[in-house]
Amino acid sequence: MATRDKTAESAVEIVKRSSRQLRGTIEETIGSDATHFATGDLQLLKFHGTYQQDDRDRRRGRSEGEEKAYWFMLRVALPAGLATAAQYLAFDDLADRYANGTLRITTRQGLQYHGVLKGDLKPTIAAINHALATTLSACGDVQRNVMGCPAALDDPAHAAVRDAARAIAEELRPASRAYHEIWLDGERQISTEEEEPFYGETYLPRKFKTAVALASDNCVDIYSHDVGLVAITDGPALRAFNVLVGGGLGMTHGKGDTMARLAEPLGSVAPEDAAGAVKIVAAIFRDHGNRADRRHARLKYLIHEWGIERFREEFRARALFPLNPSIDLPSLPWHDHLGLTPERGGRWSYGVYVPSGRVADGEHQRYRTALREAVSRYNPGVVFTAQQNVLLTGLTKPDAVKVERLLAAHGVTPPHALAAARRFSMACPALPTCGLAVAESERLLPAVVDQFEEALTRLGVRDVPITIRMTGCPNGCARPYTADLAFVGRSLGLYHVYVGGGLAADRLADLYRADVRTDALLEAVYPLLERWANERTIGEGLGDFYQRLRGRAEPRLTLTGKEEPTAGSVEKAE
Ligand code: SRM
Ligand code: SF4
Repeated sequence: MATRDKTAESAVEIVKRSSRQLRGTIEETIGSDATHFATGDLQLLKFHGTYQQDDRDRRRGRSEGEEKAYWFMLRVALPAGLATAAQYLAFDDLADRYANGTLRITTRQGLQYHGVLKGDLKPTIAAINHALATTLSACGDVQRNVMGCPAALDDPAHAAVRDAARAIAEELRPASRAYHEIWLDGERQISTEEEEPFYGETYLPRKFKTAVALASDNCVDIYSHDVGLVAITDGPALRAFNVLVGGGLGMTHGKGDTMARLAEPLGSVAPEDAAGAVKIVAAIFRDHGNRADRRHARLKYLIHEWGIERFREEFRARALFPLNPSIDLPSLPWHDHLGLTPERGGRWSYGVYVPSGRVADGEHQRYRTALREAVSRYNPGVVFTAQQNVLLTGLTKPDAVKVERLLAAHGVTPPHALAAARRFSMACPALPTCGLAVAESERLLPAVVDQFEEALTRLGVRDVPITIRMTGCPNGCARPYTADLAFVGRSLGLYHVYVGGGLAADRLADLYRADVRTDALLEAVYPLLERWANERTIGEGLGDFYQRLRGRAEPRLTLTGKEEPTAGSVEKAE
């Protein structure tokens, strides 16, 4: 590892360094009557998969001196979103026992619980582990949940995606025994000196995200990640992985030096070197990433500063395998895998649209009951998608049809009957759980989509694919900056409107209108929607149309970067 100037370390670096590999005083606080943890441990808890939050709806109206209504978010990491029926049922059971009665499918194919009380953290984590899953490294300055195309096909590329996602997750999982000691009553480690051979005592400078896609499907939004792998086949054989680096979407309002950025091509590697390549990128980040300013501590800033050539040289200097030129590919297609889809060996999958990933029972639509019944009755594989949806896989065709009927009986609309504005929409959780939210998102999106659905139907484009995404702050958790249309929270009731991404997610959107009130969101883009409906060419999405109007329709970003990205970055949006 490169030597670092420890005097310039941020406070979080100091917490990590003195934590005895993620132990801190977590165990003591669990054993105490306190309702919440002290500041230092909050950073460490993230590595264990949990965030301390409080009910933000209850912040106002507290009497003087009354403490916040503390609760916890708990995140399960599931590489490529894969779970078994038994795991799903175990996860579902915990939602009532320890959380707020809901499961939340995340934009990175993981699962979240909200509203877990401090005293219930340990039994919940133990139960998740008992179901052979983990919350370890679902958050924190480490490799996060590794994403992969969820389609349950066994052709070489799909199989390679699943294998690569699992191998990367395995390779970069923290080695510290702290998790087992604290949550699973594992044996105490006598010495902690050599506990983290890869991460060392301060782990990575910041979160690190990897996704694996296919040349035939970019459903994981490959360009938004620190590292993206794209599986490329040659006939029936897997030929190589293209490696892209330096993507990331988080920005801060009013800080022009923060930016959303798309990943760019590094080169290609042989299939057996995929996990090794990701590990080298993570090691360069570990050794050279910014540890003084967390706002600039993502890989994208290092690559922005160095340039891709210097990064490539550093990669080659560390790799014991060849980094070949990127393999040129056309723009990546995109699928959401919803509805009835043929898969391997005569089996079928049924993809269920879940609004903002929230598996809950509402008055009219009982997603949780419907999914629990479908999973317990037909024993499918369960795969979470990057669009916050769920696929039930490995079904016989008659069972897949019965699943659709069962869902309908609980009020769940089949995907083919959904308007495009709804089917492709996403929102982050925001209020009342997220501590960083400055505006509503998940709770507001349904009403906004209702308005857009009605307008787009009137304009005759109800079923034309369009991605509408909303977030409660500029951090980008629902990947707003690659959508056709996005609403990014500025403050309560106020949003920035972005336009110009698209389904393929290979282009960044532009700031289109600033500071628009909730009740004026449709009005702000209606003239553009009208023109799109009347003037679009066949297959032209809203983002494509907007880019054409702006004179930037071509060329689009390709996987070798031979052409320039159309919209650049949105760093100057403020
Ligand atoms: Fe995120 C922080 C939720 C995907 C960028 N994100 C948070 C926290 C933990 C808030 C906090 O730090 O206190 C949110 C918890 C809210 C809650 O109440 O549950 C949160 N992020 C989510 C999820 C649940 C959104 C969702 O609708 O599913 C996603 C969990 C994924 C998972 O399973 O691991 C989620 N977050 C993303 C993505 C999208 C992606 O990774 O594909 C991004 C943009 C990509 C990127 O990382 O650049 C994203 N989240 C952030 C950031 C900005 C990071 C940055 O570099 O600036 C933060 C803030 C931070 O880290 O300081 C953040
Ligand atoms: Fe919270 Fe902002 Fe992420 Fe939404 S985008 S979950 S408000 S951090």
